[in-house]
Amino acid sequence: LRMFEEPAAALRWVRGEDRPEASMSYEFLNGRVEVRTGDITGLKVDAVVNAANSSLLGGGGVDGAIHRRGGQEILRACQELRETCYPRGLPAGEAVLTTAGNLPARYVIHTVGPVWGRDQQPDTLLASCYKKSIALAANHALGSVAFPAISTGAYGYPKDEAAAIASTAISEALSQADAIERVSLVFFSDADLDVFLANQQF
Ligand code: AR6
Repeated sequence: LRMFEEPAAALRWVRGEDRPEASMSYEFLNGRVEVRTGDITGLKVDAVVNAANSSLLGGGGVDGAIHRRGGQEILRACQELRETCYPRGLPAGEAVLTTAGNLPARYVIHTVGPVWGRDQQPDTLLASCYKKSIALAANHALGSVAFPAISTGAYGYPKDEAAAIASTAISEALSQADAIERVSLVFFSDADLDVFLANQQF
């Protein structure tokens, strides 16, 4: 339990103004890209991107968090996509759109990143995740999209290389997607955010 000598200090703490972990945000491409820390499942954006696996049926990491908080509706939509379009699973580098269920976002875009050390041409596949997710959002006239750091958790992609690839792919995709006003890159820790900032190519 944290004690405060004056109520105003408690209020500042609740608002996150003087907590050391209070999130900083950085902007690139004239504000079209925002880079920050946080929990992507709480964002009220048009689309949250999920770092899914080929099964589309859930897993750990950000995928687990999205399905837990978003509820059964997302899983049902994924099962239907599996049955109708991807009986053998969604290939790495591809992206599909579903309802966001109970999440504050409107839609979830599920993309499958490359597994480091297993998939061939992981750089091309990782770039494709970002490009196809942005193109899919643009095709549905969605203005704001939030990404986690795809493949950099369980799939083991080196975070410095992933930062260069993600930023380059996002710049390219945004140059062909005028409808997209805001892309947020959401990191789970300050350390991950720092690695991104040091290696991005915006
Ligand atoms: N908000 C933002 N970022 C998060 C959150 C969150 N709530 N939770 C985790 N991260 P990972 P991958 C970060 O492993 O490497 C799953 O089991 C995390 O710290 O979620 O693409 C899938 O089902 C890391 O930096 O995705 C697949 O089987 C980043 O999100 C497999 O993992 C991505 O980590 C996909 O592996």
